[in-house]
Amino acid sequence: MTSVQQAKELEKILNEDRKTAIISHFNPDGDAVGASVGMRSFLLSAGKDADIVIPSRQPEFLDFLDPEKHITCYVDDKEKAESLINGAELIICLDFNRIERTEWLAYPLSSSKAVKVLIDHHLNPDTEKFDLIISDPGASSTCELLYRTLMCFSSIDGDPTRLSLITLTALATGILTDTNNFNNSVTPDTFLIASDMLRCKVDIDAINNMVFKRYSESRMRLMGHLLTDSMSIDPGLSASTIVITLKDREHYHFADGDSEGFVNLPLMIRDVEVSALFSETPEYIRVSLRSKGRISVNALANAYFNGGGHERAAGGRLYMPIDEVRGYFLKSLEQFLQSKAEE
Ligand SMILES: [Mn+2]
Repeated sequence: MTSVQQAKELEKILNEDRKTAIISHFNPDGDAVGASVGMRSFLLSAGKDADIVIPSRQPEFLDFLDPEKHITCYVDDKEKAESLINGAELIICLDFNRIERTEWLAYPLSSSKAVKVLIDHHLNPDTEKFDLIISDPGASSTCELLYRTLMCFSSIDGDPTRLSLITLTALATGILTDTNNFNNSVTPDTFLIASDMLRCKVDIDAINNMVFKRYSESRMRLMGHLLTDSMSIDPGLSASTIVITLKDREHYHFADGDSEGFVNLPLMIRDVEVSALFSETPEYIRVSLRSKGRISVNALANAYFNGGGHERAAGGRLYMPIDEVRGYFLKSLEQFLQSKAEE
């Protein structure tokens, strides 16, 4: 199916008026929340309804996307989250490639008999689990892909002025955050879409202020501490490692999303090609990987960090004492680069 056919198929499914739930991934970012809110507000303006369910809370700086606090977060209200999923006849999954990325929602999601649609830009989506998959790893963000999809609907017919300002603002937020303010993964389409959005009076300056200029003092100080005391550079591997311990979390009053974007910082150093950030939680170590060269951190995360994502941005999890992660990362990267050299 071409992307236009897929969009028409989605439009048809939406017009069949099923009770709808929108789900996104654990640790939802601007793209996850933006796509969810954008999808729901589109449905509302089309005279339909949908509920948004997320596995864990979004960072505070994204609260402006949900002023009426419509989003149901599993961590806050387990029963409601489960009943919304169990009661749904259509589930729209946004910004994740595998059901496990929804953490606790994976079980109700896989056992649900609802029609399941996936709209996503990660590599290798789990094709068997969905009735319709709109996937484009070349898209900067799920929000960009959703925008392109909506443009193909007969009700929109390529005219962005037919989308509400709320929908456009939510989608613009996902594009802005996933591209790190138009720094990564942008395509000619990304800028055309941004241009459409500006023409439709989306206030990019306001989104920028909401998203990139709302650090708490403690978050800024945590960043300073990590860059000074935690970041280590391995010149041989052109790699940077940052570790956030539970002690750091406590000392800097760490809130959800506080380390968002920190992994990108070492890539500003001339000789750093790969950056890794390890964040300790009581259950596991959260892994974030970024690359600015040819190294595929998706493949690296797959091979050594129980995860995946995109070629230049990926994540995963480790289960080991926090003081061992630096050594493990450098050893894994070395092996990985050797195996690539031998290919
Ligand atoms: Mn995304």
